[in-house]
Amino acid sequence: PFLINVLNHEEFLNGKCDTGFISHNPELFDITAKVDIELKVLNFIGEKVVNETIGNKPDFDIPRVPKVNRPRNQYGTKQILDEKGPEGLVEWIKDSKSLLITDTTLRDAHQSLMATRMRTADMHRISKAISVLGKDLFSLEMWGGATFDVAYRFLKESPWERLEVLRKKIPNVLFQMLLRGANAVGYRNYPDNVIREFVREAAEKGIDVFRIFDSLNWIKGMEVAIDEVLKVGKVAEACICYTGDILDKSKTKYNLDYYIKTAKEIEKTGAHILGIKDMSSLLKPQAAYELVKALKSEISIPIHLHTHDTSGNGIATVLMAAHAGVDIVDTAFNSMAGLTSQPALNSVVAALEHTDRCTGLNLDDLQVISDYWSTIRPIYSQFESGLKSGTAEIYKYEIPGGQYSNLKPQVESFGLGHRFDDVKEMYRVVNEMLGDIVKVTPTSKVVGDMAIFMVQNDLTPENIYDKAKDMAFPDSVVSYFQGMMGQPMGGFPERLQKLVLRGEEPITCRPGELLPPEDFEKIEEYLSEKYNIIPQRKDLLSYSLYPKVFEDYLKYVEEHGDFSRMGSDIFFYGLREGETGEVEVEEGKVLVIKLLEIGRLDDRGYRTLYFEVNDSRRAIKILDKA
Ligand code: 3PY
Ligand code: ZN
Repeated sequence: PFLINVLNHEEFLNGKCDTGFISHNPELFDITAKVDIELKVLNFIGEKVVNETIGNKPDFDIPRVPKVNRPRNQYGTKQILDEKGPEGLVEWIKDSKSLLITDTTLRDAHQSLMATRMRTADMHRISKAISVLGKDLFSLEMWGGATFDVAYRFLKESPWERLEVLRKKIPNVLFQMLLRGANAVGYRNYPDNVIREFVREAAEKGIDVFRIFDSLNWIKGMEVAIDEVLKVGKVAEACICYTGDILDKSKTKYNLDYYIKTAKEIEKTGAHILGIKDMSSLLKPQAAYELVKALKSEISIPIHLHTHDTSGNGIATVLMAAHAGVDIVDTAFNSMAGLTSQPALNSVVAALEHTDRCTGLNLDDLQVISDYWSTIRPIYSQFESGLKSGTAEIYKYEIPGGQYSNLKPQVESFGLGHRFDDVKEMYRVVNEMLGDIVKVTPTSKVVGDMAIFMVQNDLTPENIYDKAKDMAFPDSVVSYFQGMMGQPMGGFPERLQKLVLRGEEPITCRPGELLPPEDFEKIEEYLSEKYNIIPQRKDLLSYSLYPKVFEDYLKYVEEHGDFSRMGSDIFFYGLREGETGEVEVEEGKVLVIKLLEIGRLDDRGYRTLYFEVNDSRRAIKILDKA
């Protein structure tokens, strides 16, 4: 192929190439790099074809990407923040009569529906259209939560690159992320300097609104993150996580007074917005009305409601909150909404037309974006849970949306698929054993891990003190009782804590006060020596949050290649015999690849795959592992 490129080159054909030709066109002669990338892509596709899809790639519609023209001088919420600062933005929110809308499609919707597997390539393609057609959105939740870990671990792509790429394409709408307080985007507490550096870097790379929560509603656990967001001049949205049911007067732990008291403490931290984080879809419509109404009269910062549709009551909850005066709500484009995801964006917008909370968003424009996601979603069907309807049993189990859709495969991986109902029931029992706690990452994982552990070992709240005396509890459970996730309201159940910790003393302060600061210089030295790279601050942070996951990612890309620009149908399924696909290997560099034939198994267990790559024939051998 390289020779053809040289021979076809305009200057060569015109006989204009003198001795400068080679140095002016080095890419034509960079033979090894080219062959190397090509070979890596073919090997990647070959592996999929021979050992995963075995030639059975489903048919997918071609994603419908709308053609839009970007107007000059786009002006949206991002410009309001940049020009007027967080306080100016808060004033603007307060002056807005319309219900403001956040779209979560790029983060929580796919986290909750498809195990967080949405790739940057699919977001990138629609980003310009979102910027133009979704220009009146309040914000896009597009980062944080589980997306950070999953991007590196399973998608083999950099979450930082996602942020930077989308930021360039969407300069007018606020970018929002979910930050798990002192757990950042991980499952354990990190040293304070990691949290601060992380906030700084995320802000620099494009995050505007930091939604911060603590998995036990422990304000202390959010303090460092809030403080740093205030320092960098971005928007701090601090949350109360909602659990229980304020309508049920027999439940006294998480009642209206509790939420008002917590919200007031949050307001005192200097946070700009209060988030109501209803991760498990427990906030019933009437409860939303009463909660928002009460909070509106008790605090003066704007209120942003986040809920899920797991119960099937999500839209009703959003509309009742709107009626009570909530400022902003989270929704997801219809084709990515419902079930364990957020309530449907387009439907909420339609429902509020011609009312005093009319959003002002254009339904036809929004439909185009929803249509795009409807062509993308089937590519990810292998990651969906199979859940077909909303379920009112969520009110009983109190399992967060993302965890609910993930719990079944997790339970199956322990060989307990047939006991799924027992695990759900045990989840409820464990919550009571722990003294009824807020359940959201990472405390939801504690309850889930403990429930599986109990079912697996035939433990009950009664027999556990005898039977589990010598058992090693799951790491998450130990860490919880050590106090490493913070302090639950009402304290730890002492007898159970003693059983799990076996004499070890728990901590009662903020874990960050005890953890030694991360030594970023040491990480820099380590990474540059081992991987021959010049690590940037974002790399040092990724390593300190997820050392193994980040190193595995570096090794993968080094060995196999960077396939983050490849279309998702090819990334997950390879090619069919006779199919042609375009694979972007670098910005603007596209390989047109046709899979001509999957050869027969040879006597060494290999198959030869025949390809056409940019008009040249190539053949590779892949070991058939079946
Ligand atoms: C997360 O922490 O990822 C969540 O979405 C919690 O609800
Ligand atoms: Zn959520």
